[in-house]
Amino acid sequence: MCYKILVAPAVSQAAAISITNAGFENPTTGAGTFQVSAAPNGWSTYGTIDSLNNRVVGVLNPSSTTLYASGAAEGVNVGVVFLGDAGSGVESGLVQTLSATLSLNTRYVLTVAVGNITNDAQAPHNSFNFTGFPGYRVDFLAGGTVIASDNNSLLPSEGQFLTSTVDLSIGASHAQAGQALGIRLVNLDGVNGLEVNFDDLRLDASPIPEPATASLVLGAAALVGASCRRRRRWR
Ligand SMILES: [Ca+2]
Ligand SMILES: [Ca+2]
Repeated sequence: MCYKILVAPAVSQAAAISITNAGFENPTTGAGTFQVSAAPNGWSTYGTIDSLNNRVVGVLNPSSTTLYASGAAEGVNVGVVFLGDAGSGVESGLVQTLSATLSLNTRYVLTVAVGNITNDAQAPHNSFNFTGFPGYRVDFLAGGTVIASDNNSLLPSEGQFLTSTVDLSIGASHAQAGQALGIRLVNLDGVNGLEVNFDDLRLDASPIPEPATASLVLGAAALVGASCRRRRRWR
């Protein structure tokens, strides 16, 4: 008798990589208010952030406003990159270096909620014309070098978030292997819109079976199949 043996591929477990303040809930901010005096906890500024020119980063709590139809994508706050000199084309934003380092034979999936803020009739939001979208980029870094990006592939509707995904598989070698991972959230400062918001970052890493392991599994399956064929022939 020949028993069929199903060889299931090894289930690779995705593990979440820690991102500090991934939902921009720190600092705490009251409903309908924002804080742009400093980069949110865990984050640093990228590019030309200069409050004198009204180019600022921080957090916003859009609850009780019309800025977002359904509020924040996660929690109550969202990250803010506000570039008041709309149309300068001088991209800027937020960056964070993670404690995790780039591993070989690993698939990384980074997701970020990207928001297109809309107008609100209440002060102080009514001072700004948020109509339009200045464009965004999400960069995935290792050792300070960009290794993958989502360069403005999505256009959220006014007052809505969409989820940006950066999906990168690292093989058996990589120039930045072992170097610290990083994430950069960029406002491209296109002509309209002033502000891009970011929220709810997640980064998962899952092992990719090395070719040696994969061929061993395939070899075992082939051996089982050959054995079954031989036995059938003998009966
Ligand atoms: Ca949040
Ligand atoms: Ca807008």
